[in-house]
Amino acid sequence: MNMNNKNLFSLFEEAFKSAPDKIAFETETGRHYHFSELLQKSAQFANLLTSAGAGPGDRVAVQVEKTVEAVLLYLGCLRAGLVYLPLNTAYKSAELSYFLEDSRPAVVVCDPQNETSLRSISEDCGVKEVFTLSKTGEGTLVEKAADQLTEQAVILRTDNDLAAILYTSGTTGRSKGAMLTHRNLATNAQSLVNAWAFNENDVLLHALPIFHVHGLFVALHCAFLKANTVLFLAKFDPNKVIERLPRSTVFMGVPTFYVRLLSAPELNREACKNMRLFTAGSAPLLEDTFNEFETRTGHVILERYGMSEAGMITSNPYDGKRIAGSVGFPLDNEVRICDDEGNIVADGEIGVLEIKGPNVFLGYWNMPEKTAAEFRPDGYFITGDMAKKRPDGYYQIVGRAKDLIISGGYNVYPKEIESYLDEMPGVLESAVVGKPHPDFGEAVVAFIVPDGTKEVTEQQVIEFVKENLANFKVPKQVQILEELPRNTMGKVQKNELRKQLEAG
Ligand code: MCA
Ligand code: AMP
Repeated sequence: MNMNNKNLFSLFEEAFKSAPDKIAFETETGRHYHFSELLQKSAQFANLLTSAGAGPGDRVAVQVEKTVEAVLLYLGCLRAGLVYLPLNTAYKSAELSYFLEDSRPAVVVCDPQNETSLRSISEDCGVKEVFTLSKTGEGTLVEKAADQLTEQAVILRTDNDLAAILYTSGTTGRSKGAMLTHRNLATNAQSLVNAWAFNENDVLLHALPIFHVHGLFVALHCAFLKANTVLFLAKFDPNKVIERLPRSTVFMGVPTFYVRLLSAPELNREACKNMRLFTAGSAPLLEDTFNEFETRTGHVILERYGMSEAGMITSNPYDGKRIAGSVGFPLDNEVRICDDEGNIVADGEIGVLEIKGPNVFLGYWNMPEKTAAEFRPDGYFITGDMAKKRPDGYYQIVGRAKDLIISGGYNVYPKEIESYLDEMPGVLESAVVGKPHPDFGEAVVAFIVPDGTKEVTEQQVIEFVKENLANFKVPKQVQILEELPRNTMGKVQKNELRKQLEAG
């Protein structure tokens, strides 16, 4: 291994080469991919992307279903020094246009079903090539890669070269692309392997989507660094998870996964007897879920906290007490809790969580002002999460300073939906809030004030959002009001709306 090459793939390559004949992935249909195949096929993808005109630093935008081939594509991008840009499969054309216009990728990879629409969007964005990859792992990407050499010299990268861009919605206006470097990803992966005691014999049961930090980086990177076998589910299904638990040692999920697992009677101690670790994150895990899971399985879920901009930030201890409602201790980064001006508050007091460390991103793509606004002069990043430090040193996330709803682990920014709804014919203005939901944790609720020019119904509002925005952003409930409650400054009082919902 070239020690000067900071390409994240070099770390994976070393692990893969140590176990070429071991099974890297087992799919739902029982197909096996060995580590030698990961090495060869990721080289073919890297060579194909390069021959399509993508050079180091160029973006590769990817909106495809979850397959091992999609993982190989990610690895291929890393090796070729390309910047991987994964996109939620739920995004619709209007959302995709923005991402492609903003990031201007050299290559786009999409599902064959969306090829026409993505080709048309790509034409205006300087894209050199569009490849397809289907949910069964077929398409022009795989066909054309088959002709490429199975060897490739991993492109030299420095610590601060970009490995990925992850779009996270913004509290004001459009989504922001968080620029993640090879160093960000490598240091965070190594922290987690150590903190969670990953070893060569682990088997990871993987049910998360792979277009976000949780499924792509947190889960897969740990498995890659130890050359672990991954039981790879195309999507979360409680029965398929329970069926595979006896052959697994680690499972990672958003709280909704645990709620749904608990509703399956087959989840019991016997099914979990081989497991050593269940982790949860992306949204708060309810104490009831934590307790019920322990009673049913004998396992204490390890909750951790993170975000796209920094990967994992804090974690409950692997050895030591895991506390419900807490996110544990800082991983290998500095954590402080501050008031609005950036002054550190006393332990036990609530403030905004700020972080600094090798895992913290470089900034937002093309948005120097937004980046500057979210960093303190001494380099701390302002997460927007409200937190406190308990007397025993554990951190607790108590709320959000940012106007954000997390539904089933997906972030929904009310501002985006409100801006869209305000354009709906017959709508004067709107306000969107989150409401507790037994399955998704929080559900999107929209309040609408009609302008009187035409009738507006709940169903019409839902259909309007469904047409152009990702399905998880569609309100689960719509209420029509004569006016929105405002304070004396004219600001919409969302707390009043939440109270109205609580009162039924
Ligand atoms: C699906 N639906 C949803 C959601 N998902 N509604 C609200 N919130 C959601 N998350 C709706 C669909 O619109 C559809 O509605 C209906 O539910 C069924 O859709 P389907 O696709 O079948 O849903 P599902 O397969 O049951 O999906 C639920 C899910 C999924 C398995 C919980 O949302 C999921 O995999 N979530 C994980 C998200 C995740 O990985 N987050 C990590 C982000 P209709 O029937 O009306 O059309 S990374 C992160 O946050 C940081 C870094 C961190 O700390 O990890
Ligand atoms: P994302 O932008 O998708 O990376 O989401 C990151 C956000 O998810 C964080 O800023 C938090 O608000 C939230 N989050 C992640 N993990 C937890 C957790 N364990 N408890 C509470 N909130 C969490």
